Amino acid sequence: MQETRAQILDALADGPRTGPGLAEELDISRAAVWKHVEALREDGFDITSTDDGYELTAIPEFGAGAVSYGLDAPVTIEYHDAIPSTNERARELAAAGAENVVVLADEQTGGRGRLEREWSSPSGGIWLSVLTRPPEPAMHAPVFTLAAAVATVRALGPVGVDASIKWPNDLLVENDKLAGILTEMEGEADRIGWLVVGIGLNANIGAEDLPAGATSLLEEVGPVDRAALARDIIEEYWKLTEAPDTILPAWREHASTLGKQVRVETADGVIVGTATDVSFPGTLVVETKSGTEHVTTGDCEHLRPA
Ligand code: BT5
Repeated sequence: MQETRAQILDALADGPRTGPGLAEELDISRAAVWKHVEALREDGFDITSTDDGYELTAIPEFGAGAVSYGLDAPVTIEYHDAIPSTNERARELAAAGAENVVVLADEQTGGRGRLEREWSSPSGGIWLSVLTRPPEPAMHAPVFTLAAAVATVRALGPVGVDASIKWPNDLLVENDKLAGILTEMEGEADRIGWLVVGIGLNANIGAEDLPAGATSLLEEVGPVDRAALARDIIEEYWKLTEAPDTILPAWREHASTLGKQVRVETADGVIVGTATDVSFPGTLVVETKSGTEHVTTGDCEHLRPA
């Protein structure tokens, strides 16, 4: 959030302030105070003008203002009530040269999974895409998917949901899918040009609005504060990508795939065996009857504990 706006909100959190009072406190002009208050109102903050001055009467439930207020990550948030796909929009922004933007939506009308599969995205979800330009070789991109999965699991801790990660990109509660991740990128071999990590988390959505085999936070624990959760996910993701060495150990800690008998469908055929590890940048190591396989992409099904 723009710094002066955050300062105005901090001041108003302590009680009403007059326009001139705020101008003096923040060392800006009265016109600037007015302009920032208007911008905050547009972002959904209820700021009423009373005899005592400006009073903060309500903060928005969800949206750019709600998520960026207090956000500790150097990104701007672009919010849409409804949009075809936040990943698609982030790709457009990437093509226009943007970086460090999070596209966020309440509803997606054309949400996508991997391999052009459909991703149901009714109103009430957390559908977000983080656009960055990390200085990494393109082959490292899968590690960002793992980071997004770990970030989401960590953010769910305080909400009281114990999710596990199924390689490579599913968050499960028991065996039901709570969230999925779609990573897209463009770049040269030696460097990622842009990277879009899309996270879809079924938040305040009833099971009747989701496909079979899916679950939501509403079903697991009841309604959640989506703004706080989105903020936590973005902050955790940022922390992890700034310390890449921590990603794999954290992923292993939260993964339910390791130690399981798995069946992985890859472009080159089906691999069945025991998943024993994940190696950098996100390769699943599977011990099969005929030797060790290193799987970089595919759809994984858990069969049973090994
Ligand atoms: C994924 O694909 O799991 C990646 C989902 C990524 C969604 C986010 S939302 C923000 C951003 N913008 C986008 O347009 N996409 C990203 P995949 O592993 O291919 O799984 C897709 C399969 O999950 C579908 O074929 C369904 O079986 C199932 N599915 C669809 N919608 C679901 C939902 N809301 N919850 C759980 N499962 C779902």
